[in-house]
Amino acid sequence: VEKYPGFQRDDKYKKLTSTDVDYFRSIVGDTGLIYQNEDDLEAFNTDWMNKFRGQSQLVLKPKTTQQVSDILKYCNEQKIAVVPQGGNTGLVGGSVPLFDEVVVSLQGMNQIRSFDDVSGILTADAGCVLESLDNWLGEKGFMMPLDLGAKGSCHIGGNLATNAGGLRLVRYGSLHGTVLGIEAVLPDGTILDSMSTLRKDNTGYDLKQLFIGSEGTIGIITGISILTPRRPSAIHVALLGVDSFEDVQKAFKQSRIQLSEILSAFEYYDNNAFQIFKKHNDARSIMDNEYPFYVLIETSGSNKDHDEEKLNTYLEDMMTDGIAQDGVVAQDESQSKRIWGVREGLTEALGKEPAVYKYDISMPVSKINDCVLEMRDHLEQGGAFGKPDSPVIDVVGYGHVGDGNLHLNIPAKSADPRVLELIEPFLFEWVSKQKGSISAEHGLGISKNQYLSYSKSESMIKLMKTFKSVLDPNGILNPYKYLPTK
Ligand code: FAD
Ligand code: S2G
Ligand code: ZN
Repeated sequence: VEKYPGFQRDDKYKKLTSTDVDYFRSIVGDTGLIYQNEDDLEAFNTDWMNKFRGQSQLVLKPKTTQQVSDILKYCNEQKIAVVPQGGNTGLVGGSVPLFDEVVVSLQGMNQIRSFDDVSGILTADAGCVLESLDNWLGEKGFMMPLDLGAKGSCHIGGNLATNAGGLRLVRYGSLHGTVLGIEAVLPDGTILDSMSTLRKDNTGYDLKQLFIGSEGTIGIITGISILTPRRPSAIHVALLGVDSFEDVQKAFKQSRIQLSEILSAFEYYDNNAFQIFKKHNDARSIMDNEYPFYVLIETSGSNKDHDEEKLNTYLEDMMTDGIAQDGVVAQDESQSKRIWGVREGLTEALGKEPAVYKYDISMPVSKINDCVLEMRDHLEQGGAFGKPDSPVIDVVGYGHVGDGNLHLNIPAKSADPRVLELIEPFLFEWVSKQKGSISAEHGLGISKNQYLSYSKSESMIKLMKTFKSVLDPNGILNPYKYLPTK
């Protein structure tokens, strides 16, 4: 578990007293708080990867926006540090305390507020679980415009706070486009009601955009308003076996031409990633042979025969042109789940390795596999990879090709400072040279904030700090994270 090297608790933040706890109890009641119960606190103090752990003594689970407001107002006056928490599936250590910050969990705010089945506009509490919203919408012929492997636990409020991307972004775009309104509570307790259900509203600064991707540092999101698409009646999933990353790019380019408006996902993973998946799952490849790269393609449309014909023609062309060495179209729901299961199961499989160094980076699509190869070579040159006794087990690549988003994961035999020193800042310098981003969709948290200058100019960082100081002058929200402190 990371021990936050180089961080000290900032004593400007008040240590909790029983008076504080009594006041909080008066707001949320006995069932709305967990205090000094180590077992119950554990799940809120430890992140999904079991990599970061705080020592919070108090978790608050407000049920209303007013309760969130009362909590924050008091914390601001008393200078008590707070970590807003959704589903706690974040991967950059942003959702758990470093020390004894109070955790404000949104799990108690999980009601759907309204849905208009003409426009598809949904308003809901921030604590609604993504998959629950998607299932609820499914009954009405609609769906959420984003999908991630963490859908069963992550909250829509956490999705907004991290500006989550995920598997459907190539089709439905980012939350900056689909989110129409937000309700949030500022550190001083001010409730910002901007729960617009308008697709067009050009009246003043679009302030909701500031909260999307703010990772709990300028306010607690308590409600969202989002445009949801019709659930397609015809969904097809195919898997290609491909020999080179050049061919992955050709397959992607051709899919945009031939599948065009029905393309809803284009994901890739290399065979190294697949070997890690196989190691932790008794699953054999859905194909007879194994290939250096795999491409997962999903189409979503309204006419099964039309879509099937387009997809089959595309696959035949991929095979004829030698771009794909093998191709499988899922014949039923279980085969679709099996194909998606590998891609969505990579995170969990990697999480079962003794240690894993995770990087979520974006760059020109053509550079994605170069990054993997350069990292393998760099670690080999550094004596950390390539021999039986090397600390690094492998270097694997997968991700959202259409978004230029690579998930570079480096499983190792243990958390080894020598390996980290070889990776960072080498990788961030490499990404910066490609004019890429050191964090494509997972955000900054405590893992990437010190490297922000590799992706943002000094003037931008200075302006971000100004925003933060205006909205959270006492710095009570998610201290130590998101913006560089060193
Ligand atoms: P948490 O982890 O609880 O919090 C994340 C951050 O948001 C923290 O800084 C927290 O303080 C803040 N926060 C949470 N709720 C609020 C709120 N209501 N108001 C203000 N701040 C808040 N991410 C992707 O982008 N794309 C993927 O494809 C993807 N796949 C994943 C697959 C797996 C298996 C896992 C474990 C994670 C994946 N993630 C992915 C990362 C993670 O799921 C997302 O970042 C997700 O949006 C986090 O939501 P959450 O509710 O769990 O937030
Ligand atoms: C994905 C999940 C996190 C990771 O699978 O798309 O965002 O790096 C990732 O495995
Ligand atoms: Zn991802």
